[in-house]
Amino acid sequence: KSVTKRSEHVEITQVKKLKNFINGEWKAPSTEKMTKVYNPADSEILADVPLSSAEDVKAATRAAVSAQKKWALVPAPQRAEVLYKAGLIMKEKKEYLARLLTMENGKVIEEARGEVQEGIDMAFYMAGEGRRLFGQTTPSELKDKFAMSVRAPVGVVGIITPWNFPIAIATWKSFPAIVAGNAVVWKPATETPFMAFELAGILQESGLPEGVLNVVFGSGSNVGEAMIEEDDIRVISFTGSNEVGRHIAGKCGSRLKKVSLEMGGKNGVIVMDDADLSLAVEGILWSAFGTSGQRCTACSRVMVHENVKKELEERLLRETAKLTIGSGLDESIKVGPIINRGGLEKIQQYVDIGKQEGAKLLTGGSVMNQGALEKGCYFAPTIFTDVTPDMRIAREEIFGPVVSLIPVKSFEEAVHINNQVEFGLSSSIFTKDVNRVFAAQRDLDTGIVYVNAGTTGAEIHLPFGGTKGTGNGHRDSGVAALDVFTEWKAVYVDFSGRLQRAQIDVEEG
Ligand code: UN1
Repeated sequence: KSVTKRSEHVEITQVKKLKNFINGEWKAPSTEKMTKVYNPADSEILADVPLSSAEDVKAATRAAVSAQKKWALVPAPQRAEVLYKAGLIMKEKKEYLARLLTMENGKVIEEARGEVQEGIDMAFYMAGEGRRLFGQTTPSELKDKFAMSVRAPVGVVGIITPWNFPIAIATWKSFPAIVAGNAVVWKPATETPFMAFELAGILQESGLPEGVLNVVFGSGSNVGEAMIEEDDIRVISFTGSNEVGRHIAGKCGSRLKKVSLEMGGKNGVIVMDDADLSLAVEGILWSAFGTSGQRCTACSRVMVHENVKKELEERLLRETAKLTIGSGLDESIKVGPIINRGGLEKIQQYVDIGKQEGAKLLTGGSVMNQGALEKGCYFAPTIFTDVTPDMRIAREEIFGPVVSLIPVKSFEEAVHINNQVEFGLSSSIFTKDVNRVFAAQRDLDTGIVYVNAGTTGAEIHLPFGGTKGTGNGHRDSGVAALDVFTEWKAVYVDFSGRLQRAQIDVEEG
C-alpha cells in the first residue's frame, strides 16, 4: 500500500508555528525554543511547537485565576451551553479534525473519527451535567435545620494530556472541569499540538470566556514542573507514563495538591475453551493492533485455555496476515504507524527481550521500512506464544503492536495471571458460561472489565481508570470525573431562629 499522497492532506498551512493560548489570545511564548511536529506516516515536518517556560505557565495561571472567579458565578446550565455548542461545532468539523488527528498522531482515519466522536460525546454528556451536578440533601440531627452537600469548583486545574488520544483525553479532563466552574491550564503533548489548537479555538468560538481555558505547549520538565509549582493550580490531572505519574504524585503530595493519575496497563484477554473463537480473534486483533497497540487499554496478553490454544494461534496468524499496514489516511489501511522513532526502538527492544526470554515468535517482530513504508515509523503486528507470566514481555507495558499468548489450564489460573501484573486498567474474557461471566467481573482486578469483547472501547459516560499501578484511585470520564474537579462542601442552614448546638442540643429519642 502506498503512503498517502500530499494532495490528500488536510490544509494546515495556516499554522506552521504554533503559539500558546493565554487569556483568549494566541501568544508567542517567552522563549525562542521550538520543537518539530512530524507526521509519523512519512516523517514530513508539519509545524514547530513552542517549548515554553515557567513564565508562560505563570501568565496562563494568572489568567485562569482571574477568569475562574467570574466563571464560577455563571449558572452551571449556562456554562454547559458552551460545551453543547462546542459539541455541535466538533460534530460539524468531525472529518476535518479526524484527518488532522491522523496526520499528527498516525492512527487510521476510522479510529481518528472514533476518537473525535469520543470528544463530541463528552461535550454533550458534560453539557447535560450542567443541569445536574448533583449534590445530596440530608436530614439534620437538629430541628428546623437543613443540611446538604454541594459540589464546589476547586479553582484552577492543571491538565497534562498524552499524544495517543490527544482530543478525547483532553475532553475527558477539561469538559468536566469547565462545567463544574473551574478554569484550566493545559499542557498538551508536543507530538500532537493540532488537536489542542483546534479544541481551544472551538471552545472560544462556542463562547467560553477568555482565560477559562489556557494552553501552554512545552516539555514536562519545564511546563509540567512549573504547573506543579504554581500554588494556584489546585489539581493536576495527568495521563501518561508510570514513571512521570509517580514523580508528579510525589511532588504534589508534599504540596497537598490533588492529583489524578492514569498510567497505562498490561491488559489481558482470557479465552476459555467454550469461547466463540472467531469473536475472540476479532476482539484480540482489534484491541492488540488497533491504534498500533498504542492505547493504555491495548490488549498485550492473552491467557488462552490449552484446549483451544493451537486453534487460536492458527486463526490469529491467518487474520493477522490480512492486516494492511500504512498511512492512516488511506481508508483501506488497518494498522497505522508508531508515533516516532523512539517508540519504534522501544518496541524492537521488547521483541528482542521476548526472544531472549525464550518466547516463541509466531509472526512480526520487526520494523517495516520497505517500499512505501520507507519514510514512516512502522512495526509489524507481532504475536508471541508459549509466553510465561514471569517474562518481561508479559509484565511490562510495551505500547506497540505486540501481544503474548500465555497458555493456561483453568479459569482460576487465567484470573490469577491476569491479576499478577503491576497494572490494573482493563481486562476481558471470552466465554459462554454465565457463571464464569459473573465470577470474572468480580475477580478480575482492573478498573474496566469486558465480557466477549476486547480490552479497548471504553464509553465516555462510564468511569475510566484502573487499580494498582494504573492510577491513584481517581477516574477520568463518567460522573466520577467530577470528583477530581470539585470539592464537597457541607452546607447547614438553621431556620429555628435560635442557636442550636450540634451533638449537644439534640433532643433524646
Ligand atoms: C487511552 O489509551 O488512554 O477505551 C484511552 C479505549 C478508548 C480510550 C483509550 N476509548 O480504548
